[in-house]
Amino acid sequence: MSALFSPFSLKDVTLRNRIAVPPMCQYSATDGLTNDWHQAHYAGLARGGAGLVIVEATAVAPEGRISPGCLGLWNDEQAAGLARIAAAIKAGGAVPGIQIGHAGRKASANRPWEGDDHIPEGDPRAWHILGPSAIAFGANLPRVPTAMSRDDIARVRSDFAAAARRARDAGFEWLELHFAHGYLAQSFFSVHANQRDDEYGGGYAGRSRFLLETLAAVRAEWPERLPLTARFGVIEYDGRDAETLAESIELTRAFRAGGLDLLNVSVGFSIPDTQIPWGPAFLAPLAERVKREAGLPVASSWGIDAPATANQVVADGQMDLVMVGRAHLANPHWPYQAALQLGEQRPSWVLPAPYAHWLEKYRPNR
Ligand code: FNR
Ligand code: 531
Repeated sequence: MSALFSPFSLKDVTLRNRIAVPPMCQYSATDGLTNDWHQAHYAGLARGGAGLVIVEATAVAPEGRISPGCLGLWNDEQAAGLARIAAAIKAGGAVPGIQIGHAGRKASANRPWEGDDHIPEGDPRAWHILGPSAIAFGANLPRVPTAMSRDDIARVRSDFAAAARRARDAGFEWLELHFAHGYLAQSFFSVHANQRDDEYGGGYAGRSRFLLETLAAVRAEWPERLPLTARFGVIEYDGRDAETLAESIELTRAFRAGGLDLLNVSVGFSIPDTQIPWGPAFLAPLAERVKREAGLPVASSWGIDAPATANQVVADGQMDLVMVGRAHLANPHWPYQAALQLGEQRPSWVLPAPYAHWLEKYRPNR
């Protein structure tokens, strides 16, 4: 059996293989509510064979949405819709995960295919945006956020805890905190976005406080027996990578001490105009370094869509889980194709029995 199709256990959860569908915004909600699109999208992904399907960035508060089309988990009606999504993912044989987050100064934006930019302040669709300091991201997101008060910080922290409770009650079995990609939590850690002079800013301790306190608040609500994970940008490619990596490893160790079960290694995206060395599995060496130096299981993604590459990064111990994103949008049965290409014994059985039985004999396009 190839490493990619070996099971992976974390706490009381066992994934049937090392393939995860990472969170991918669908920008298709109204008032944060799921609809028929989400039901179809996630059910399709789950029956394709991935071990884990993580629902897209879901906002813990209305102002924490990236766009008006983003999902939310700040009320019971949203939780009810997401419970149906969790059930559909389970029915496909995958573990249901969900990512919760707050977009911070990147909030209140148009859909990527409708500009990907801040909705202008005068527009009735726009809402107030928050950040660690009154510093704009820039480029397509020029609006200056309101620097959060201590009360704002306490409220958002408890919003994360409330969303975690709702995710638990909705039947999700894997929780990922969105601490990456320049959104609120990542921006608290960023020297570019956080220039506060109180205990939530300044050196490493101040800039990591919001992330560690939010982790603690969520840990208290999320069952000990289920994986609690975070996606975090360990590098910015902003010319100060050595310092950022050293702090990121230190913070990952603190995450582990705080009860985090796995880190999903990503990029900070805290400022525009960085030099990201895009390429297949370009983050794999960094994921391996974080795993080794912080002693935590890791996942990562970015351009890992060739089955051989996905298998190699797991076989080489660079990451425990491979997040295959866009390739799953192109082909929800990507795991099945991977099983065929990697010469798995009974590739069709990556799919649910009603499909597998007939495909095992039939082998279309062989
Ligand atoms: C994403 N990505 C993303 N990441 C995240 O942490 N939360 C999210 O909600 C989203 N949303 C999202 C939407 C869309 C349309 C894309 C294409 C991407 C990033 C995604 O999870 C993944 O890490 C990247 O796409 C890189 O992996 P691939 O696509 O190269 O396999
Ligand atoms: C980041 C991204 C950049 C370049 C290619 C693919 C993805 N994502 C981050 C997403 C939103 C869409 C862009 C989130 O984390 C919500």
